[in-house]
Amino acid sequence: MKLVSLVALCLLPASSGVAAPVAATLTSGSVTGAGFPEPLVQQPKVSTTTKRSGGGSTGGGFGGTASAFLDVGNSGGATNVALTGTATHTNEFGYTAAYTDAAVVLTVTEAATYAITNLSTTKVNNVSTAFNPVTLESATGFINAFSATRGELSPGTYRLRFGVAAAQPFTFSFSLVSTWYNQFNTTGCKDTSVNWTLALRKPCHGDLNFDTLVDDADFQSFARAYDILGCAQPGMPQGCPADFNNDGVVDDFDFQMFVVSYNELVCP
Ligand SMILES: [Ca+2]
Ligand SMILES: [Ca+2]
Repeated sequence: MKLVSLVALCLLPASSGVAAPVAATLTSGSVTGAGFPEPLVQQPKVSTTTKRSGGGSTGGGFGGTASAFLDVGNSGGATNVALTGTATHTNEFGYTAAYTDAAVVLTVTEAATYAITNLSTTKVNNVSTAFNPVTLESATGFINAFSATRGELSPGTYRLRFGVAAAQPFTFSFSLVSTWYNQFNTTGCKDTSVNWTLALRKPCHGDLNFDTLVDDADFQSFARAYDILGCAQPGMPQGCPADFNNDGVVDDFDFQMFVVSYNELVCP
């Protein structure tokens, strides 16, 4: 039996709150360059202890360059862990790459929701192809994934590995970065560009569509989950994001938490 009427809510006017970012930093790790044949020009490994890492390059007569940069910044009310980089390789064989020599450790000191935006592409057989250049895994923290790109992080540490590579098709299998490139049914790619962002925000229980507002759209999502009730029931969204108190059901306790956020409207 449901104790609370879900139709008794009314939309309140927006407040002027500015979302505050999450305390997060890169605490260790390094990025290096690699290539085959042996790199003619290679930058040294770069540490991440100043919140930044840089990649290496190979070049000279083998026609390749690669770089990768990971940085932490704040914009739009989010703390953004952003990876950018490029790789080219024009020689008829070999490859050029920048990759994590030691996994970059991301330390998050408060609970956060995350959203991954990945615009990375490479050309496979001259066709621009999307791919994922990053693996994100927990070290001491816990990842509660709502979907492939959305979820929550507990306070703790997380490991990021990434690779940016280019090679001529069918000539070399670049094992150092194969984690990210074996998703293609080929050993070659070129004109690689990576653009990957992990946006961290303070948890906003009730914002089920991640638009930083808790409004009627979220209410409709919550009402559907409330009708399903059990997190393991068919039809419940992955990760059961409407189960705000993590007890396995979406019930009146969660609704009480939802109402608090709904009344605030704007996420903290
Ligand atoms: Ca929302
Ligand atoms: Ca619950």
